[in-house]
Amino acid sequence: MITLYEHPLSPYAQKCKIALYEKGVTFDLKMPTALGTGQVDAEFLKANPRAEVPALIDDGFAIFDSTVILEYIEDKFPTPPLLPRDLKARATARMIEDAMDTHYEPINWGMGELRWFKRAEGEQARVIEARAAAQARGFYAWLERHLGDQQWFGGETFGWADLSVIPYINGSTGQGIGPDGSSKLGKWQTRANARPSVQKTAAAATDSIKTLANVSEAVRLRLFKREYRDHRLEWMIRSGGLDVVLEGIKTETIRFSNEFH
Ligand SMILES: N[C@@H](CCC(=O)N[C@@H](CS)C(=O)NCC(=O)O)C(=O)O
Repeated sequence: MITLYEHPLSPYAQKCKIALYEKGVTFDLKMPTALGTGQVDAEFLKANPRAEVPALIDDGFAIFDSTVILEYIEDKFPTPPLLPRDLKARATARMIEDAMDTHYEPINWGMGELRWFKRAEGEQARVIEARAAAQARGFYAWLERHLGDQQWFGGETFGWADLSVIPYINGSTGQGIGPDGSSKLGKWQTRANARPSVQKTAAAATDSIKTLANVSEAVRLRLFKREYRDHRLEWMIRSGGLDVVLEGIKTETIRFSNEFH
């Protein structure tokens, strides 16, 4: 029995869900209680000492980190394969995944910090948003060079790189900084969104946005303590939000990664 701890808006969890749907695997979804608040869910912590989604439990065996989970899914359920056969194409898929997870992700996350969590307003928010949009555009050019004239990033079949890119590109579209629909990447996005695996995952994410309506108030009341981990912390500082970080530390509404016990 497979259980995936997730949050519908987590792009890392979305990658794993798309992979499981593509392979026709039956699994249960579970949301940790109080994710993002900094409170401890003891059961979840057993599955992932980092207290982050996703975590996958396969008959009592717990795995964390979306990349490790994807590798496990690919090894356990090899058909249909998501990684290409060719050695260089496999390396490219893994590079694209890593770039999206560690360089691209904070762009959307940062937009969420501004728009949903209201970390900055006025001129400061405009500066940070403009940086986010410019960084996204740079990334789109890089992604289009990888895509070239292919249907999918790995060639003729939807695979590892595609499922690693689509959650982020859809997230950016939601934030109003997505690719132009008539561009190569925009057309690829339409193709990817037509897949049932992506449709189901994206619909759950869209539904979940409603739950964020009062989330800035929850930050103000210090009920939310957001995780500013590695690339996210760097992104906020480099994009003009040093004050956001300092204010978050002062008001105890941000935290860093969990310590292992
Ligand atoms: N490198 C990890 C990153 C996972 C991660 O950052 N997950 C976020 C959600 S997108 C999380 O659960 N954060 C915990 C929190 O905000 O409390 C992976 O690939 O699984």
